[in-house]
Amino acid sequence: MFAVHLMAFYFTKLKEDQIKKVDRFLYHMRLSDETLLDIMARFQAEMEKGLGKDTNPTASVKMLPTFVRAIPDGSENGEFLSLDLGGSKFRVLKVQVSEEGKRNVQMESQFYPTPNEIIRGNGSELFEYVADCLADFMKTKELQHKKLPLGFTFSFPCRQTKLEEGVLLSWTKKFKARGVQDTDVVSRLTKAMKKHKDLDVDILALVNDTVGTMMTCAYDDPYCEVGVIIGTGTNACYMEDMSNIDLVEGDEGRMCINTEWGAFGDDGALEDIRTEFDRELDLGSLNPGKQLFEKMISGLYLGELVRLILLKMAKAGLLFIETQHVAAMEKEILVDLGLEPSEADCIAVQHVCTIVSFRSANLCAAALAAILTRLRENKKLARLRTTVGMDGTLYKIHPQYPKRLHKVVRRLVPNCDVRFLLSESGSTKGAAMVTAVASRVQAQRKQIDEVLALFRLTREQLVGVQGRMRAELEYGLKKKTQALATVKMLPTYVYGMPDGTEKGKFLALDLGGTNFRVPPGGEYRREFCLFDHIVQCIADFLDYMGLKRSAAAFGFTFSFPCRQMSIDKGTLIGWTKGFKATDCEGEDVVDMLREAIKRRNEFDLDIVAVVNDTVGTMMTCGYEDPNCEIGLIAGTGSNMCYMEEMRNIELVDGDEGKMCINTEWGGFGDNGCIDDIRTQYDKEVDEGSLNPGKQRYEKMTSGMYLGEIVRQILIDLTKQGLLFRGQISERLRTRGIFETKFLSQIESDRLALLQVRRILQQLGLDSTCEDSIVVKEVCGAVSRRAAQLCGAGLAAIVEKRREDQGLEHLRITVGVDGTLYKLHPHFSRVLQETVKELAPQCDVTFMLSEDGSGKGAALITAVAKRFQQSRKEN
Ligand code: 0WK
Ligand code: 0WK
Ligand code: BGC
Ligand code: BGC
Repeated sequence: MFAVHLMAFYFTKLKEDQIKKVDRFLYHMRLSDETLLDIMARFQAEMEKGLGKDTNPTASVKMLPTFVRAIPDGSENGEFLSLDLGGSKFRVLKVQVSEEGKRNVQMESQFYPTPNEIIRGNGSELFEYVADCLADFMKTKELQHKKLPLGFTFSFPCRQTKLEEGVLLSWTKKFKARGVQDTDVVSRLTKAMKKHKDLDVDILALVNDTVGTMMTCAYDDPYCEVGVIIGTGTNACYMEDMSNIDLVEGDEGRMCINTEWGAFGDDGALEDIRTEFDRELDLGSLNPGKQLFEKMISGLYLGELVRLILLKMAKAGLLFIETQHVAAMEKEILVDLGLEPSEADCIAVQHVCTIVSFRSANLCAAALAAILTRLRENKKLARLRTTVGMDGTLYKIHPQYPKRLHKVVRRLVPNCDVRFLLSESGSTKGAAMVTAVASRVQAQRKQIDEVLALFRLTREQLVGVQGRMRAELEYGLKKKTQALATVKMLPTYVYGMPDGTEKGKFLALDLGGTNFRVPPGGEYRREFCLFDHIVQCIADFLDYMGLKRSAAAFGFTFSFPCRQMSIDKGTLIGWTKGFKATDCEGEDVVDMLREAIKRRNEFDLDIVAVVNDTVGTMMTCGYEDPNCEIGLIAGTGSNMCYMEEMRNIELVDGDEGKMCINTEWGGFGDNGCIDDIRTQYDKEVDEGSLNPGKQRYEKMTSGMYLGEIVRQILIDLTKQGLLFRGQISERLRTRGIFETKFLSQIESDRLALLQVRRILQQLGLDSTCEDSIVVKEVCGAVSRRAAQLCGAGLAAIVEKRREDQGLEHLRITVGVDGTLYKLHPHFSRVLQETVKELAPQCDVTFMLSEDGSGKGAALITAVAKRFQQSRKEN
């Protein structure tokens, strides 16, 4: 018994001695928590550098955007192919994701060897080999006849600009195929697959194995937002806030970042902890100077590190083995390698292995702790609860590794509750998830693009609209066809522009735009009997201005289609926009106003002119720029007037000089002549309007209706399940709820998607950032079409003016007003570009009317008043 204790003491003593000896020899490899915290801080700094636009090019930790923006939400389904290349094994898989809404994944896979001559040979042959394996798999599984989307797990650093593309930055691990670096590996594989006629596969996603691992684990645990591989190589990814990713546009939501932490230290940041063994190993590797962090951690290198250490220890006589035997390792391994190790040797070798793998786990823990801290800070949490998806043979097979890693991580970041989840089925399940999301997004994108395409007008279509508008203008001017014309071409009895001799005080009233104005500066809302209400407002205004007794001449801007027989008479043809007061259509609006003033019997007005707002706007601008012969309103309604040659106006006698024509182009298309570009949404808006079948052009171009068109499109896309998770809110069902001002806000470049979501929230719509992006696109498509259509109409009129004057080149000014033109961020620019495009021989200046049409109405009143007096005098 005494002998046994003696033996046990001897062995313990031997063990302690050996361990101390090795500890001294490998002192530099033992990293204190203080050092690990320092490495953690260095890695945090490296991450910042990698995420920064200016610093990324020189950063060693590349922080590569993956274009994976969300973890699985359980709606993924379908059949997918998956390739897993870059780990220790090359696998081809078929993945069936959840049938009948049940969250389950069926996988069938086949491993294929990766011989050195392939992975270190010619790049094209590598991809041909991969394509051959895929074809072989499809044949074995009788899938040739199927068109299947494929997710390509490619475990090497790739710079991606989109999910289905990735340029290889550099090979790592055992791979070194020629001519692949700096090329897009997706198109390389697609090209190789083309050689197989029976292969009809679409690569929808290129995924790093860390990303695949995170997605695989996230399918079971939605807290999973980090993926770590500790295998042949090592790497990690995590979900970063878009606002921190300078390299990708947009600040909304999150995107998965592939850190490529294997390269940490390639810029010398870890020189103080790298040992002579690390440097020696690196020099002997396939990629010296690269992946220095990986070479201290991952499975491909740890064995070699141990060998180099043992070699040095043997040479230093710290190990009894003969130098030439040093290639072997622990006893049976050493025996396998034909060596006769002593107990002491075995203890020493074992401890060397322990120190090497311990350091590996410590270093991983330090970098992972940095990522977890970043996640906690991004979320502004005092305590983070999260899950890390793990994979890789070193982590899976090494008996102590997981425990060591978990322990050190929890020690370095005590304010994080970290669950480590081993990926049972590799990264390919995750790759299939990414592909499933990609194909869902792709399908949705296609459907959304089909809707948006309806609003994308080609140059041919715009030229068609211009031509048809031109024809309608001519119809409206001709006595024979005027009655049928949809573009009424109403004579305004305004013969000329102000010549600056106008003087005196005039009153003007502006009815029909967004606001009801009695300039200067009065604004009133419209209720009760319209004309009594108008007179009420005039009375209040005259009171306020102390003008009750004034005999000022009065100009009435009435922004509706009126057939005029003279400057002070106008019969309302039909209400438009939001007006629908009874007993007015077919009546003379000046008479109705006069009767209302009489009814009130408080003051009298000398109504000298009734003017359309387009005419008032043209006059207001014409006062500054005599070249202004066109008035355009792009506001609640849409309309245009212009100075026409009297000889062309068959409804009014006389051929001399010009007269302003109020085109009332809002009615363009009421005869169906633009039905080819009218969409179902336009028809829905028209059917729900106050005047169905009327003002069709206006309903595609003006502020009163654009919001409503957008609402109809959003309802349709939501019904198709393409938006708001298919949930239509009560508010979205409410007519007119989506005001056109929202378009202007949503399309403003300055507005982040967050604010778009706020607007949608106001409409009771709980939106994702993808939803906001689509809503912004829909608003853009609708407003762009409106501006283009206005541009095509205007091009028709300026071209007519040019031809009428027999000019090669026409210079003309257009006076513009209206909230849509003034407030929408892009409308005016698109309209001007369209006119330039369609009427290149016309140099058109757009002049914004600062003072509204009231000033113009007053000028017309002044001219009319002067005319009246000269007629009285004659
Ligand atoms: C299994 C994953 C694969 C990854 C591998 C890493 O499915 O994508 O590359 O783990 O571990 P390794 O095989 O290099 O040890
Ligand atoms: C301001 C003019 C007014 C016109 C209005 C149109 O003074 O006559 O009706 O613009 O723009 P809206 O207010 O409809 O946007
Ligand atoms: C590659 C990474 C990969 C890791 C684990 C590294 O060598 O650069 O892209 O994720 O190995 O396989
Ligand atoms: C009216 C026009 C007016 C335009 C702009 C249209 O609805 O019919 O008379 O010029 O709106 O306000």
